[in-house]
Amino acid sequence: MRTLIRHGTVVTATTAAPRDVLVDGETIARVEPEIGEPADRVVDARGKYVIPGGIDVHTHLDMPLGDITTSDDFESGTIAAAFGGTTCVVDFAVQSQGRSLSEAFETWMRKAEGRAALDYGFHMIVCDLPPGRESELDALVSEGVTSFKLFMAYPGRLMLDDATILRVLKRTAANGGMVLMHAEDGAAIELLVRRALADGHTEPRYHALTRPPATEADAVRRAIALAGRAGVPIYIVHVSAAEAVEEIAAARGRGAAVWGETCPQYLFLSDECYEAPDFEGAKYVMSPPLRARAGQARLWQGLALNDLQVVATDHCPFRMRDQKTLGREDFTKIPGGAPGIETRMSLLFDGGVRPERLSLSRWVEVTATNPARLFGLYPRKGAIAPGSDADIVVWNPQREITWSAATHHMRVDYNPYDGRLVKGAPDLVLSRGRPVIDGGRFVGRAGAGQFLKRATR
Ligand code: DUC
Ligand code: ZN
Ligand code: ZN
Repeated sequence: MRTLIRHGTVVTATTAAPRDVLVDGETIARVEPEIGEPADRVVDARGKYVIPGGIDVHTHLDMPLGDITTSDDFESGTIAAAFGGTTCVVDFAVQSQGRSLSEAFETWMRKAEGRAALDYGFHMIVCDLPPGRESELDALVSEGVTSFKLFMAYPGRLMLDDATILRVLKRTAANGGMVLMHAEDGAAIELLVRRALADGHTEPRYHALTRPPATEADAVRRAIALAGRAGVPIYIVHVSAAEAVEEIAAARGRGAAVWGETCPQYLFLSDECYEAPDFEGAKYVMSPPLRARAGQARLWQGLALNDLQVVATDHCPFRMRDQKTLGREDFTKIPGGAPGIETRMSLLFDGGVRPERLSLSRWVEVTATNPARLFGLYPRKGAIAPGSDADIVVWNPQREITWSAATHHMRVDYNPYDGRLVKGAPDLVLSRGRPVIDGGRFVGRAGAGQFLKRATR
């Protein structure tokens, strides 16, 4: 099957130029000003942008948390992602305490197999690695799981001590992988949480009040110091506070190998959301929490100046109806996370590119090309170039969506951006040359997605 996309503006991380794109089978064959070759399908992309499909390197599909599970699985989650212009996800497999890393990898492979409509890879959340078991990390790297997420928060559940963090960092320095850090000071937060509960404060807004920006910035500084000591690059996930951006910017200024990811919720939503009445604030309970609106400018500036390199979603959906309500009497029991796998590309286009906070190329770079580069997928993914996978989005800058639980495709009963009108959405989405979204309809197949063995640094 050959598809010719004509008369569009091809946008990559470096250029935006009028180009035709010829897809032959699963890959891109030619990218040239004018291609006259015959094709099975010719797409007129006049007035549209032709971009590499979005790559979301931070999702939690079919993830257990206590007795519940995130409400999107690999089928519903990847279909929703495709509707939003994302063609590839890197999801987090989670080690069970006391069990091996390879067991978690096999469990997540089974979750995705036969369900994912898009190509996918995995990071591994390491929450328990006694001395002597470091070779389990190397084994994952050879399977193509080349990145490990560690937690500095959630004592007793996910938090690692400094000795374990250092051992993982050093092993990763040797095996060529990457460490992703959840940087929040778990001990300081624990003290604030206990005091809030002792004072009878149970409402959702106390989630944010017990995780102030300094607890994030302090942890970011310490994570960077530990990675520096181990001689390994570090990627800070879900950066939310301006103070944390300052830490990353300062370290990068000293030449440290540090990368930062933020998420649309931190760019577009603020801690005012926690003031909503009737437990509505629970929709926005996530870690780190939403911050004061005044700090958002630093996140945008960070993206523009390359203090931050990636916008991912931290898609972690829980239903309001029967999941978020577990914390009605106690904010610490609200499952943390919010949906976003579908809304990222449109939000960033509408609220980033259109008001000229980001150039078209920077939009593509932070949503597709940098994620591919940092996580061992480039140039197979994240590029519009001969030889790359034909994961292509024909982006219609005029297409409008008003976000709501009724208009989105995520399997969750609320949308954090409810009522927000965005301009800019996909007309056509190709995954390895096959249409998955065409004219607003899903035309792909659950199970067509392939596991991606990712490369090392
Ligand atoms: N960290 C994440 O990255 N996602 C969900 C919850 C959390 O703490
Ligand atoms: Zn996290
Ligand atoms: Zn996450």
